[in-house]
Amino acid sequence: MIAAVSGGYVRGLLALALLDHDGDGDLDVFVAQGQMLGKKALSEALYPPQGPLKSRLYRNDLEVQSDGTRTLRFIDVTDA
Ligand SMILES: [Ca+2]
Repeated sequence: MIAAVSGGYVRGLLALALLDHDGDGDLDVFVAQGQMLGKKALSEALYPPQGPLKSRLYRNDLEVQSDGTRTLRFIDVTDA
């Protein structure tokens, strides 16, 4: 699974959790990413990462317009 998000791409997805880490009522996404699945080397990944694998936290910054239109956006807040 590959998901486009602000600040990068999720690669070689192992597991994820939906949680409200900042208590704003919107579900945020935690992606556990520690190693490649199986015995493949990281260099064999379909989309090789540019840095070391690590788990990431994406904050849901849902925008609701006055007309009710919603824009879903996730921001990488792992190192924030
Ligand atoms: Ca939240």
